[in-house]
Amino acid sequence: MTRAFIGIGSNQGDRLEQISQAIRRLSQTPQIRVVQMASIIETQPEGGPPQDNYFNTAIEIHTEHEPADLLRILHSIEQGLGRTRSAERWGPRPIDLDLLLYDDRVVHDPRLMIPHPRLHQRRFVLEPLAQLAPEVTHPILNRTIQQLLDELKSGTATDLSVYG
Ligand code: A4P
Ligand code: MG
Repeated sequence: MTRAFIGIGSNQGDRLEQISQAIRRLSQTPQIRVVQMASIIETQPEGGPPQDNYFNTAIEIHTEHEPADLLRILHSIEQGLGRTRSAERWGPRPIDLDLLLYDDRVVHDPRLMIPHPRLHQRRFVLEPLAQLAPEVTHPILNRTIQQLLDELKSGTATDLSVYG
């Protein structure tokens, strides 16, 4: 059994409904148990074109699926909820499901990077994650989620772009 964390974002359509649908579908998937959910926060868009505010949250799951399988499941739920992938990076979307952490596994493949490569730079990811797992250590940066959030808030985060 693996402890994994999924980041969830939505800024198009009925944001609350899409987030709850995504969590329901994950919880109905064999070999996935949703064990914890953070609060939903409203956030300003970071990056990309001008777009509406997001709702963001994160969940903890316990799963037997390997990371690549999990990513396929996340993509199929995104598609089921009307997500189409445009060429535009960081554009608006009805639902975005990102695999943030998978135990202390490190995967370095452009199709699947674990931990999520921008996790430590984004308050909309770290705030919900810190509610669920403040003590969990980032396996590359060797800091806890709470430390990463504190550093980001205080502006003392050094250049942590460790992924090149
Ligand atoms: N991919 C690689 N690693 C992962 C991973 N750990 N989890 C690949 C999920 N996907 C991963 O993602 C692009 C490709 O990344 C996928 O094909 C997958 O194989 P995508 O979901 O198609 O596109 P994206 O989400 O636009 O790109 P990206 O680079 O993942 O964007 P981010 O970093 O997720 O940012 N502002 C606010 N306030 N709230 C948000 O939620 N989200 C974004 C998207 C921008 N600004 C935001 C928010
Ligand atoms: Mg994404």
